[in-house]
Amino acid sequence: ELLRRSLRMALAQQQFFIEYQPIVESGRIFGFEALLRWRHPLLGTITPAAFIPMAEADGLMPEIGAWVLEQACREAMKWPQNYTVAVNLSAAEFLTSGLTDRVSHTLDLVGLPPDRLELEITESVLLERTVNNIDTLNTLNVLGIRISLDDFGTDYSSLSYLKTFPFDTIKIDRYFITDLESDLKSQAIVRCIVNLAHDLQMRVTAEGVETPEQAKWLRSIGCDRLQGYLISRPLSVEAIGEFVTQAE
Ligand code: G
Ligand code: G
Ligand code: MN
Ligand code: NA
Repeated sequence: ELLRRSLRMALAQQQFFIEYQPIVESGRIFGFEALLRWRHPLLGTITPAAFIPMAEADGLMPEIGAWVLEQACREAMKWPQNYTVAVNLSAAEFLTSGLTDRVSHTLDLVGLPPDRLELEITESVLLERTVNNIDTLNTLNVLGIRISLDDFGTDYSSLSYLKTFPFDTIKIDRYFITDLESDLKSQAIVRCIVNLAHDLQMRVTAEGVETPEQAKWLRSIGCDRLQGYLISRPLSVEAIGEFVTQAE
């Protein structure tokens, strides 16, 4: 309950900040995923898994999400190169009307070109497969914004989403990456997703890559992009410059 009340004040008191996790493609930095953090005055840093469900339940997510989007776009403008910034969208934000207007207004305000923004949505966000959802994603797509399907392979995984929505990228959930070396089933599933994505003209990012062996195998089957602790943990915005200098 205490946490709940302080969550209501966290935005106004500027307790949120964003960490950025690099995503690499062919050994070069492709972009960074924005990951929200809450610096609680008493409890220290709280991860989104602990507070986003509460924020969703209390109807705070549209407002917090709007802050993340604008802040991530502003910080991306200061990066040394034109890397993509990937922002996670919650169901609440996605279902609030006017999403496309808000996103394009934010890009205009900040001056970020649309093709530098990627929006990550999970399958559960699309559960109610309404005409509205398709319109929203198509409009974002026409604006030049990239859309990725996050946590693919878990939850409600339905291939019909791949047929219906204009995804640029599929992100394979780390559930299938963690045991790649020992589990032939994970290998078969990952290989299948990569081939399917490529046939659909989509790119693939593997999440949760932690070992060089995983990275090597993923490259060998043609997985386009890698993300995970092997490449880097999520970084503070201040640490991005140094990471870029070392990586490039
Ligand atoms: O950073 P961490 O690994 O703890 O993230 C946990 C979960 O929180 C992930 O599923 C991630 O997608 C989600 N998440 C992180 N930042 C945001 C955000 O800004 N908005 C939304 N909706 N989800 C986020
Ligand atoms: O659901 P989403 O993919 O948005 O969540 C990203 C989350 O995964 C973040 O909380 C991030 O901290 C975490 N993460 C990123 N890379 C790794 C990894 O290599 N291993 C593990 N265990 N978690 C990771
Ligand atoms: Mn994500
Ligand atoms: Na994910």
